[in-house]
Amino acid sequence: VGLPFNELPGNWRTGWLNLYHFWQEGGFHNVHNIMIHKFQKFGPIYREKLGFYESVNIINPEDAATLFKSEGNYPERFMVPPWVAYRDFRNKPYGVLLKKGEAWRSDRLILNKEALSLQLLKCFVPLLNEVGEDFVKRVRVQIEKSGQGRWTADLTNELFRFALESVCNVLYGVRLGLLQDFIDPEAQKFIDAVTLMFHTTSPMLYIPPALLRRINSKIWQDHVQSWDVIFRHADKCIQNIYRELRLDQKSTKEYAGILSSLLMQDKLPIDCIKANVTEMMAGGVDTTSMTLQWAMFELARAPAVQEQLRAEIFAARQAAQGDELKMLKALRLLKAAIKETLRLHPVAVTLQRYTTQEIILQNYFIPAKSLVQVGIYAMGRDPKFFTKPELFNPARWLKMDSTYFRGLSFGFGPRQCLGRRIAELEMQLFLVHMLENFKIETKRGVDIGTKFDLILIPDKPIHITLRAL
Ligand code: HEM
Ligand code: 2DC
Repeated sequence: VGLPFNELPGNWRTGWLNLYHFWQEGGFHNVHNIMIHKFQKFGPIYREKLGFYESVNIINPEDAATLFKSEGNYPERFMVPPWVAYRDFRNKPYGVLLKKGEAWRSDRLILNKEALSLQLLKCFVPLLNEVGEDFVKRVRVQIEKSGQGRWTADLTNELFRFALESVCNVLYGVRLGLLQDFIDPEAQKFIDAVTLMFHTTSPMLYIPPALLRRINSKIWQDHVQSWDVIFRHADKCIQNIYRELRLDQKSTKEYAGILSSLLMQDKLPIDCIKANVTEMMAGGVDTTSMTLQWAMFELARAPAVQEQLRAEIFAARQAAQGDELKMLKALRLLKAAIKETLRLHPVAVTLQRYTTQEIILQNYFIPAKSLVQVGIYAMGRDPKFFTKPELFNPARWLKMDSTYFRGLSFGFGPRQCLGRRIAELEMQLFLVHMLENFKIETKRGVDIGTKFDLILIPDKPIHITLRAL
């Protein structure tokens, strides 16, 4: 059997009224909690219409599996309208983030070889390791300065700089010096622009870009300006490397970063390389830094887990005898801790796909070309899929009966996160160095909630104390 599409639960018949209610309830910053409530109200599948956009929402890992197994070779997700609108407005080329069909696939296969392949890890490790070590040095200086053997701070901006320094070292093979005392104001402008770009995206999600442009609202102007800063600064960085590469064909033996690699291969046109490197540079700031901030917060509240991780790292370091890659291979609990952090605090509130053919979800017929969203934030906090979901318990990932379609924080399949390997390695090495050097603490009883700012972020500053071990 199977029930018709029009019988799906949800208030999908009244799109504009919904958008109004949504806006009234402060929904733009609360998308994640509204979704949890809707799953409670309507069950594991509901249909929704907000403004112009209609979607089917699911929470069950089995349903996510059905969706992803039918996605085909050209998966498409929801194209964030203001991001597309900016590029069309300024005549900028798309990178993989916004491309479709064969154009997306051919670029993506080339980029996978330079950013996602497991063989790259040995190239990335030294680049990311040195940035992690420099962060530790910076913390030590701050601890010294305090004269109290510890340093307490909101680490948001420090982590933004760490993340940008990391992704740029991988992309360009160049250190920006963002972990020093005097930092390039251009780089800080870039960091602020990425945050503002995300922040100005969320209120424009459900309104068609053409309309926004026509009314020339403040939010649209801020959005355009932030992308302008992002593109201009990325362009400068790219030009520098490009010039260097032409001037002195210097030692081509040593790995010099993703950009050099792409330029030397000459498989993609330069404008396409630029577009993709810009996306990776922008995508590499808020994502890993916010996840690391959450990770430290959770570890601060779970001192026993912290000790277990320290023991694991100590043993792995001994056994690996200076081979970092070998050490990382042994860090099963640390990897689980990152997974666990992303379960409770995913960057993306949902994963989305347009169906390519009719599929059946929860016994309903879903026609081809429907937008289906997997509520990964809601899934991660549902006791049906994770026992005692409120508990930060990395070991669950090593003990669970089934992790089938539950660890989806980086997406799935050929359209999954392009920066996944970089992000994972960067976060693993950061936590290794921090745990080897400091005790991570936070004030007890401070409740930190989540805010939707296109990506999910803490709703108030997190104060972390780092104590020299
Ligand atoms: C796409 C998560 C870091 C670049 C995505 C998607 C998710 C995601 C969920 C959508 C995947 C899908 O639809 O299946 C994350 C998380 C990160 C992270 C949790 C870190 C904690 C990064 C970094 C970069 C990056 C560091 C750049 C180096 C991208 C790009 C796409 C993407 C370019 C679009 C890929 C495409 O459409 O082909 N990410 N991301 N991300 N991410 Fe990340
Ligand atoms: C936002 O309803 C909520 O990794 C929307 O590094 C659906 C949606 C679509 C695409 C998602 C987006 C959400 C959140 C941010 C994501 C994005 C795809 C890629 C992007 C998850 C869930 C991100 C942060 C990229 C950004 C790269 C960019 C700065 C060039």
